[in-house]
Amino acid sequence: METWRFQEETILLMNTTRSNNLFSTAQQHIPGGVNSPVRAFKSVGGNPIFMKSAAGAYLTDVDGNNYVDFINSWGPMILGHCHPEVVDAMQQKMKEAISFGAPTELEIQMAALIKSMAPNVDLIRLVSSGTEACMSALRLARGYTGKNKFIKFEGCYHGHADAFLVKAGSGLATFNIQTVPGVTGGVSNDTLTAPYNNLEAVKKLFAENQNEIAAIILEPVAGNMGCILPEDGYVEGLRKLCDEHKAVLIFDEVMTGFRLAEGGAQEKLKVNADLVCYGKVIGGGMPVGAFGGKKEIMECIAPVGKVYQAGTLSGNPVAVAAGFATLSILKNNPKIYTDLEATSNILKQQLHETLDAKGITHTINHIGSMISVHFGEHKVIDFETAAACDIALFNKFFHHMLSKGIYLPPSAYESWFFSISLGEKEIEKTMDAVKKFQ
Ligand code: KE4
Repeated sequence: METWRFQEETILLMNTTRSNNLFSTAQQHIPGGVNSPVRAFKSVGGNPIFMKSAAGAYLTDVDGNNYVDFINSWGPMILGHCHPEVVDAMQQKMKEAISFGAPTELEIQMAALIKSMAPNVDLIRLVSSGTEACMSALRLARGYTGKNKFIKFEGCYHGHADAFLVKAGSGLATFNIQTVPGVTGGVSNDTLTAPYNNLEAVKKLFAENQNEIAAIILEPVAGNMGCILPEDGYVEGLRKLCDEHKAVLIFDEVMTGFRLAEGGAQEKLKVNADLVCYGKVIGGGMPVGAFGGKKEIMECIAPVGKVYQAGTLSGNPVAVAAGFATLSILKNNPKIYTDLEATSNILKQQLHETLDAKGITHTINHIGSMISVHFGEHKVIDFETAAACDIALFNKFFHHMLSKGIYLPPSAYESWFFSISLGEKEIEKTMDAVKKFQ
């Protein structure tokens, strides 16, 4: 059995021989051996695990090890892996076509379904990723207002479009990338940043940039510096500031959309954005993103308006079939959300009790099926407090849990996601692993 040395200790890992061999081969063909940096285990150390299959709450790696999955493809798999109805929908669609590059009836049905679930969306445009959704929404807000600057929050991540790669979260926080080579000053000069949960800082930015700010883009519940909830009055305050300064309020609901509630964070927080971005759950694991909102803004998008946005595979039939099946199940089974909330409360309670019993200081942030454990005694309310936690202890915790068959996001700067497939058995297995942590 292979072991991996971590700070003078060794953690007995499962047999990951094939994963390790694949990783060294992958690096000969793919930068860092991965097609997205956060998968590389760079911050937690060790080699990434190569997966072979998944079902329900479980992943199986190429060495045959099984894991309870707390990443769920970074959010999409809210119904569990390979939900039969979603798989069937894709298989049926594939008997007809893979892609047209022409409009289809299913896209109308998908748009109507999204509008029936997401409040305050008059028009919606499908794209192929959360990045595309967010970058398009920002371009649209700029085109609609005629203003260039926008405000984002430190530690929030809105995909890898140039303008967003300023003090961003997710992989940039994980790798401590403060400025990204290739993002020009010309682009980043229009990106204004403020700490999350700090309304005064936003008021100051508006005062210093009178009539220049096109939009605020916000993760209404942050998930890219761990899970961080908006403090009371924060989102409402941003709504008010946008109204006062004629700026577009963009909710980046790529993580929270259709996950926190049928109507996502807009419903949960009872605050309406002007534009909302979706990804992850909307595609049920297939490449689908979307942005939508008020008619008067959305009609600035080509071909109606002049704000150009396009995509070869936007509305792809097979991807939309997966997304449509996923959203339909969520819409027709609203109890899913109360069940996920109940599971979240159980998980939080048992994590608290077990870590407290071990004398491990920690805080847990959670809402719906988003949760994260932060090692430290202070509240985690923004990037600074998230970064002030014991990251090394998280990394040790990560590998301990992995070696016990519990697959957490490989970074302290990520939210955990669980699916409806996470049941008592999986929670028991998870807590057994936590109990053995030292
Ligand atoms: P994608 O382009 O990766 O589909 O979505 C970008 C995005 C936009 N907005 C939010 C709030 C997001 O969390 C994301 C992507 N999330 C990361 C994980 N934190 C995806 C995982 C990855 O980068 O590989």
